[in-house]
Amino acid sequence: MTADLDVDAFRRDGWLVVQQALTDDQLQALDAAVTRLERWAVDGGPGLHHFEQTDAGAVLARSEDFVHDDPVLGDFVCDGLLVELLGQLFGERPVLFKEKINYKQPGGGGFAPHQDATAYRFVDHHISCMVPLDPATPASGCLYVAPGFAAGQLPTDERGRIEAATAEQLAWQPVPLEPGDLLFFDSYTPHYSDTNTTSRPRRAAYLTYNAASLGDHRDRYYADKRDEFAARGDDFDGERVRISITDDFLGRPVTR
Ligand SMILES: O=C(O)CCC(=O)C(=O)O
Repeated sequence: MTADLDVDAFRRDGWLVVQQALTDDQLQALDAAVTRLERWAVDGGPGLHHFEQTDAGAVLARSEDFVHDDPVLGDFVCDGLLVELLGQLFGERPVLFKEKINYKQPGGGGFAPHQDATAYRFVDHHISCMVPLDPATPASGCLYVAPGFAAGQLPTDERGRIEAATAEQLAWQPVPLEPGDLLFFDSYTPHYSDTNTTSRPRRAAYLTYNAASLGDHRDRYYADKRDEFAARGDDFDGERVRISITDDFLGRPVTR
């Protein structure tokens, strides 16, 4: 049976935590599927994979565009509980816009303050669900969120991050999560995260949807992203690895 979400709280704050929404069986299946993805990243399997440099060496930072290649992930992302819950938040059927796993390995980079909407082309409004597979704490690099989504697009700098003077004024709060919890957040919700300073990965899926009435843009999103990466290379200024269309990830490019 599916719980009723506190839709009013989501519309007021721009984010909503649902504690312990997943079963142990679901978590185990997701964990095994993400382990398969990690193998694909090194074996040349399906998906789009991005690596970053840490003091311990080059590590996998992100996998994306995998939902059609793994039935466990495909069912979890495109069917069942998540789709039902997102239907409550959108007030209509959701359609998948993009999917990614951020691995945030020990020493893995954080993300500067940004709004996802800045990087999400083709449709103006999205809702994402963060699905942690490891504890997300301030030390492991949990998200920090701030009110302000209702204002829409905040001023950005030339990198696509929230302008520093604006970011300093925001009332940031950490969102610690345990595996089994879900965090829903609007694409205009300001957020950032820090480096993982623990000795274990902080893996989390981020699954992003738009209202079905606004169309299905996923194929176009990934075609455009792959073209942009091919044209621009895989770093910003040789200093930060390019894993997103905007320059908000603080991880370092791999040194060969
Ligand atoms: O995984 C994180 O720590 C933050 C993720 C994020 O903000 C993003 O991928 O845009």
